[in-house]
Amino acid sequence: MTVKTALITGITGQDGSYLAELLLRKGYVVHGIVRRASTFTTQRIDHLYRDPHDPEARLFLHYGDLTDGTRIAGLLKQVQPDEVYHLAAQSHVRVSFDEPECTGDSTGLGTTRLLEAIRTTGLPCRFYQASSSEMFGAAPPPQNEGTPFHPRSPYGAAKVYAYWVTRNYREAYGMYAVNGILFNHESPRRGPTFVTRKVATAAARIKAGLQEVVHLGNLDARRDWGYAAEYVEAMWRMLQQNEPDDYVVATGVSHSVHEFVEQCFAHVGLDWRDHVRFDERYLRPTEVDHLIGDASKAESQLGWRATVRAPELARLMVDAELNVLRNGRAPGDQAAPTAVPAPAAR
Ligand code: NAP
Ligand code: F7E
Repeated sequence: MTVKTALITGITGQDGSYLAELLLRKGYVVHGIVRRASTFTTQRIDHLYRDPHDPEARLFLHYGDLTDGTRIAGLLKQVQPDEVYHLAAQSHVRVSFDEPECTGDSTGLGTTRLLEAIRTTGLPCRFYQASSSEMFGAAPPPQNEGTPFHPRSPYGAAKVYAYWVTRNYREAYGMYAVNGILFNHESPRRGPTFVTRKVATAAARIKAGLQEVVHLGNLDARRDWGYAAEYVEAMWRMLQQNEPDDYVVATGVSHSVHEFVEQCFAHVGLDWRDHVRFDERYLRPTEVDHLIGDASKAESQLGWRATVRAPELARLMVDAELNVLRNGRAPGDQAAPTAVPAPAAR
């Protein structure tokens, strides 16, 4: 049996870590692009790492940045992947209002750099673009593959650009390039400034007496929250089809931020109203009010369906935070202490 090789951009992120786990389980050789930082950023994947001199090693990391097209083309030539999963992005919606230009560069143009590198190197690899429900923005729910886009942030606008560039390379050059339009998906590995993780962490810490309140913004927005570990399976399935296509991935159910907060605090026996304070700094100049994904195409064509919904997700995330307070970080948790050298030393 031929061993497949995958290249993951954004391997140090939430989704990148779950996808790397999945692909390694499936027998792939996995290469990941890591951007250089002044400290270690590989905490979510340290548990997957083996010394590259180990003959069993199947995970390899390389320095690279989405803003550096030459480096990306060089890595593609070196790695010769069968499948490219493009997950790297400035992914925080609120931050994209503060850094719109940088967000456009990495989240938007980064996709073009990667596609153009694939085209010019002539590699016959398959390409996955991490598109987002934020592209739908103000379009009323439920949203599916045919819903017109109306982005409400520089992040959403950059993702719309990347979506269309991906489709254009498919149509213009016959590339196997797909858009996975994923609705919000969360986990204990979610970045700490996204609302689900922020609230789960706060509920656990307040229960433990380590803090008293948490400051939040708009509690009325509704999201279709699923579980990240399940969503990476849909990404992989999109690259195993006969023809490239675009798919919505979602649970089909929405909850308000307020409901998610209530569920987290109730799980530890607390009344959220005693511990949540409003802070306008967490508001966005334009908000996405209501997202509900219609993932029936993914279900019928990919055989994929979400099983974890928001209430279970809230419990799972709060339990993970309680466990951290009792026992320290679990493998893959982004705040785990690292004992692994940086990519250059590997
Ligand atoms: P995440 O945790 O924020 O991870 C983003 C990854 O991109 C990190 O590995 C980050 O590296 C990397 N990155 C950022 N800028 C980069 C640059 N200039 N060059 C190279 N790497 C860079 O995001 P996620 O939640 O895993 O999401 C994965 C992808 O799916 C993103 O494109 C996101 O926009 C998209 N998406 C996410 C959701 C969701 O609900 N999670 C839904 C739809 C779409 P560092 O570790 O160094 O920061
Ligand atoms: O906000 C509200 C906030 O930042 C969710 C990214 O993965 O999913 C994510 O984008 C909601 C918004 O995620 C706070 O106003 C209230 O209505 O967790 P979030 P997001 O903006 O939905 C999409 C699909 C992506 O593609 C993105 O990459 O919660 N909210 N109070 C708050 N949000 C945050 N972050 N912090 C608060 O204190």
